[in-house]
Amino acid sequence: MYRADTIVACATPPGRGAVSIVRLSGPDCSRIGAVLFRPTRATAARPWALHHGMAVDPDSGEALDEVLAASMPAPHSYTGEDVLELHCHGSPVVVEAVIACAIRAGARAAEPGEFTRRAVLNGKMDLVQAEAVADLIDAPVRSAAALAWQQLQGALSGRLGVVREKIVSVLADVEANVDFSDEELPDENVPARHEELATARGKICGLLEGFAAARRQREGYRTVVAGRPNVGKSSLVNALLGSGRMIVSDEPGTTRDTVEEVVDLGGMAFVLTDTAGVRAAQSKAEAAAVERALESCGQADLVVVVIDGSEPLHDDDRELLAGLEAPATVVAINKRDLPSRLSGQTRAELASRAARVVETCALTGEGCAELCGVLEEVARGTDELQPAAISRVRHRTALERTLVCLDRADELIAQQGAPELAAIELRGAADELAALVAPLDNEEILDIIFNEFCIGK
Ligand SMILES: Nc1nc2c(ncn2[C@@H]2O[C@H](COP(=O)(O)OP(=O)(O)OP(=O)(O)O)[C@@H](O)[C@H]2O)c(=O)[nH]1
Ligand SMILES: [Mg+2]
Repeated sequence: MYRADTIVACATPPGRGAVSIVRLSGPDCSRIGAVLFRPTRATAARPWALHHGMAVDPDSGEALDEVLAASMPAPHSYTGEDVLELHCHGSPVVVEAVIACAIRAGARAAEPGEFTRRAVLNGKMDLVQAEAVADLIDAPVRSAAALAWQQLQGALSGRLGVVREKIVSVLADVEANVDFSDEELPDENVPARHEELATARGKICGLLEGFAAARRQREGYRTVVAGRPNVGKSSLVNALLGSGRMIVSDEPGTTRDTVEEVVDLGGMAFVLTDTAGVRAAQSKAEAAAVERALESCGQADLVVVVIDGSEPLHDDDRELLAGLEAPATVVAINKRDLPSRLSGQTRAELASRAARVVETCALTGEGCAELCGVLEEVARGTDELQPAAISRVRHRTALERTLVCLDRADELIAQQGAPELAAIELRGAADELAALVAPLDNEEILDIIFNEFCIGK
């Protein structure tokens, strides 16, 4: 529910720093600002300008900190309400004292995401853009930030708006003809409506097709490192991460659990998963670990198959490669510091089963930079990011539901029997799209989305 009170929170990360910003939003900003901030100069305060002064305790008059204050009157602020920012020294103690004084002066401590929630409720941005704010803040790598930024600029909302307009125009046309539906004449608008709905359908399908690529930009490429035991998978993951995260030993069957770590390669995230060596298991625990490793390969966006170049190619290597899709497979021939036991013919066989083959030495890190470059290249090759993509399951579900309504409407229109029913389906489709962008009357959805946010945003 929208409570038109004044909220306060620290807008910068918790902890010590150069500057911390205490932000207030709501109708009482000017009143609270007048008692909480004592300007150095007595000139009239100008909005959207920084003013030097002191944050003071309104009860005792004690100065709490030397601050810069900025007021942003409604509606031209982030929330669409009056906003006041106090830029304090980055001290958690000072911030706490300033917030406590603001609360004593009548403000309320903000809930997570409440500033952005107010921005949505005041029409400053829609829900897809609000989600983009959270995604931009959480973006682990440049590609995720770029996707969020496009959504925040309204690219996705615009694309969804175009589809909705098309559906609404067909709906208007169908509704205008409801009164004439009893007449025996064939409705000559049927092909045109079908055409319009087919265009809308195509646009929705385009958005749905871009989902997987956008998810990878947002969350990273699930990159599984697999291979026989002892070939150097964990050593290679450590070399790529530049850490000793994975346990390495000369005993085959060392890794049991799948272990995940994120690495940033060229601004894209790769979620590296180290797995157990794949072979005929020697214990129940190993069998479970092998099963898990193969399962991870099945769910991966990319698989790096590690081969021990100092041994002849094993049937288990071939079996693993045969079960994978070549365009998303990279072969790393490891242990290149040791004499190679792989013939030219075997190397050609490997090359035919993978997008690329790289030679590495996980002990020295040789070839790892090349492997990183190859992963980046293969990932870029699989995905061409759409200018305005959907990136959340919520978006996908709403679009799938829209498609169901559209298809039913199309069928009813083709039958020319019951325009009222077609109109209901079209309205359903339009409502699905509207609710995706702005479910303003659905508290439950708003709660789910804004609870993900940090306090102060
Ligand atoms: N000479 C040489 N030895 C390596 C190289 N990479 C790994 N090793 C050694 O190979 C052994 C196995 O390495 P791990 O990284 O544990 O191999 P793994 O594939 O993860 O093994 P499991 O977890 O048992 O499946 C260790 O003794 C490593 O030091 C390499 O490039 N050259
Ligand atoms: Mg291992």
